[in-house]
Amino acid sequence: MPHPIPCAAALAVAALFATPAVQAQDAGQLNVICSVQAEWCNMIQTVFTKTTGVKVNMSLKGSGEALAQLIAERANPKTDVWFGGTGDPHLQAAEQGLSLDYKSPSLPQLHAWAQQQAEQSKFRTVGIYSGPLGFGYNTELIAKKKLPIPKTWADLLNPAFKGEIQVANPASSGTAYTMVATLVQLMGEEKAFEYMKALHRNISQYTRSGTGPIKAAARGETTVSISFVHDGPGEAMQGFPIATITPADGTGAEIGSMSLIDGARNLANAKRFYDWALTAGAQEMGAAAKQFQLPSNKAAKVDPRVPDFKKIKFIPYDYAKYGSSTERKRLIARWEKDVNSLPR
Ligand code: S7P
Repeated sequence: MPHPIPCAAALAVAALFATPAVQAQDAGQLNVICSVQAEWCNMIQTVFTKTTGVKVNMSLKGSGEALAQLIAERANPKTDVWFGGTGDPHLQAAEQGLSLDYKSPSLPQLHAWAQQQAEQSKFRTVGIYSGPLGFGYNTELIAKKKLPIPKTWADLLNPAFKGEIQVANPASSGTAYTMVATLVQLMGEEKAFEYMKALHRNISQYTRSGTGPIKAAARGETTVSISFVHDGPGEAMQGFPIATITPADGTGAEIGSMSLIDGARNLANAKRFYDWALTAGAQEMGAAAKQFQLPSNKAAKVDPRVPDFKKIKFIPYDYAKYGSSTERKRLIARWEKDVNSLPR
């Protein structure tokens, strides 16, 4: 989906990068699938084009949908770069040979977790940000309905939350798959499935996209969401009554990733974009676009609204195991059979 009207913030950032010489060149084009939220996608599209002259055709898709598109166009790839989205589907794309191995010169500038994502995929993907999974809640609704703020995974099973919780469907959403993988690692597989069966009774809707539930909570369409907590401040900045919390008993985090697509028609531009997207300056555009994941470039400024990782209890998430196609397919099939098929 092209975004011809750049926002004011993007133009301001672009002005910092722009030089008239590069703008004058016809530097070709680039096809990007962008799996962060629209404002950030628009900003990188505008700034990259302004600074290089490369026309960026941008299509917005959640991680699960992006992977499905890349699989569908495997014989005739139309995408050059996949920017953002949860790391697990990027690892699956790597495993399935959909992405190209590339060692960016910017790689040494990245945090160890982002470099590890690259190493685990044999350099077919790389970490560009990280963000913790947790809960979002509508502060007004929770008070009005006299519901307790959920502080642990177990708290979500309280019968008072019946019909009050939204989460995405793990078959279509990388966010929701991160929840399934987190619970399995936190509780052990059998207990995690017993937990998800009990949670199912309190779920009003499994959405297609991972960002849907926190937007619904912000807008008062549900009281609680299971979401990445870095998506909360952006909603609050729009004036919505939303707060977030991470479960005290432990949680997982995504390694938002980026991949070059095998068969990219605009490979030189794709590598140029990829190297640029790993720089500190490009990564700071996330916060400028009101998205508060932790940047993977060690030199990028960390906005105070980025969740404080030191205060969160994380599980030792096994990205290689839970990013493998076999494990993902098996867990999603089990979730469909044991959880989603149950009445509510
Ligand atoms: O803020 C955007 C974000 O939460 O959405 C990304 C991703 O596209 C979610 O995809 P699903 O719809 O497949 O869950 C996350 O990587 C990112 O942090």
